[in-house]
Amino acid sequence: MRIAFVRPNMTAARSTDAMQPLAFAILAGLTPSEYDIRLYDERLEEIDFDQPADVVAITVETYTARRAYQIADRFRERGVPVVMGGYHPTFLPEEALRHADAVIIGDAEGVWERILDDLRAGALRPQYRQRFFPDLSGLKYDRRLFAGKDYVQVKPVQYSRGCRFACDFCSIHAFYGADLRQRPVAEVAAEIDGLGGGHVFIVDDNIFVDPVKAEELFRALIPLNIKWSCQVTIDIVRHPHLLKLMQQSGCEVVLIGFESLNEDNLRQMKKHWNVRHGGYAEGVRRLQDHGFMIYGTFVLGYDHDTRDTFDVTLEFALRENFCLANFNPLTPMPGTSLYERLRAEGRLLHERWWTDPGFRYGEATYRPKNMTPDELTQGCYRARTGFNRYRSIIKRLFDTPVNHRNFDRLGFYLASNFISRREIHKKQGMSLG
Ligand code: B12
Ligand code: SF4
Repeated sequence: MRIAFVRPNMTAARSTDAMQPLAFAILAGLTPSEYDIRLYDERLEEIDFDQPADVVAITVETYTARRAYQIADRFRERGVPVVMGGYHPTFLPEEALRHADAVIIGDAEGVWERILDDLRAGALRPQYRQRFFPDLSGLKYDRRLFAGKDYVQVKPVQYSRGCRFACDFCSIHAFYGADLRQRPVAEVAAEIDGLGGGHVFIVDDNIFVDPVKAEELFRALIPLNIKWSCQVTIDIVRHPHLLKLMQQSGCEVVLIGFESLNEDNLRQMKKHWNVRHGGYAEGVRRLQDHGFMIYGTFVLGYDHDTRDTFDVTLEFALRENFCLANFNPLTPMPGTSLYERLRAEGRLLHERWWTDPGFRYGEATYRPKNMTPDELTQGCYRARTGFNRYRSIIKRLFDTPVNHRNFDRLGFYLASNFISRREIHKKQGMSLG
């Protein structure tokens, strides 16, 4: 049986920052060896729609849903069954089923194998629901399907799923609820050891969901002698011994969701705990004292933001010399409480912006309180381009030793800033699909 895995592209532009899509390494690991697997990552290559395939399996995020549906429709015209999984079909299975023969709701482990059996028996069902959160031990990541594809050198690895917080805009809380799971540390370490070098990105949405589990991981990474980066909540600064261990184990870059400098906004998004650790400036100082480069992310457009917020937030990111930063317009993702609130308040500009042909990447999707939607769109774009101006790249590079203290760092800083600069200009205003 021939399986075509498809990772849709978000816009028509090819990507220069594509990472290996881990979901397919997992699906390949769960697939018996007699199946013939082929991966099309549309961010990097054209899909061969005439390719003989017995099933097409597509991973779908909200931003790629429109394109995923177009791809699915083309394969189904030829009579090839399509299966969809990932965040978006989990939140909106009925919508996805208008373009797919089957959707999987939740994690794949234990369910993908059933789908393959049903396909063989000619008895594919429309919905496969993960009834419990599967144990993550013993997972096999088969990365052979990535061979020969032009992915960035950064290698994604997953240690845990879920987050202990419940920010109102976040798809992670919507997907996993309060569930938190880690893989056995020894398995993660063995996987990293087998990757053959390169910078490792631990993709967990928050690597610090449990101080004991975090410590176990950091200790296991020390002997591997790698360089790595992660996403972590700023409250980790309350644990100096963890910061020390992260440093010793080769952590170089931490992505921190600051989201907003306004405490009323943080309260509204249920992230007020973000400033309960001595404030942002103090948190940044402690992180940079441990040598971490900071990738700061912000979400703009909450109800207490005004037209001045963009400049104030940009100035903060420049002052703190972040290695990278993103200034995202607040975007109501399906399945989140933010989406439900804005819909109930009648503030959505499109009921389903992700499939609306009028929506463009980077645009506001709702009516903010203290500015127009267009001011939100333009304000975020101005902050993004301001942060990525050549003058700003040079300033942030030399104003803190953290960003340039050895040759490797200098290379990482320059490469990531130039990629970021290029991607911002390329994606802004592009239609999805
Ligand atoms: C690494 C990452 C990136 C990387 C790129 C990743 C890559 N492969 O190239 C970068 C930094 C470039 C990135 C960019 C963006 N990202 Co991103 N990213 C992630 C992150 C942190 C990890 C992805 C990962 O490897 N997960 C591990 C795999 C194993 O999990 P999984 O994909 O969920 O797969 C499991 C199941 O869902 C299921 N499954 C998934 N697909 C399929 C398909 C089939 C057929 C089946 C059966 C099962 C199945 O099986 C898997 C195993 O159980 C996730 C958060 C997360 N925890 O997943 C966000 C996340 C996916 N990103 C998100 C977003 C919004 C974006 C951006 C749009 C941000 C922006 N505004 O520009 C961009 C654009 C992405 C795009 N579509 O092109 C959101 C998506 C939310 C949503 N509702 O869709 C997430 C969930 C983050 C969040 N906190 O909300 N991202
Ligand atoms: S801390 Fe981050 S990952 Fe956790 S719920 Fe909030 S935004 Fe999502």
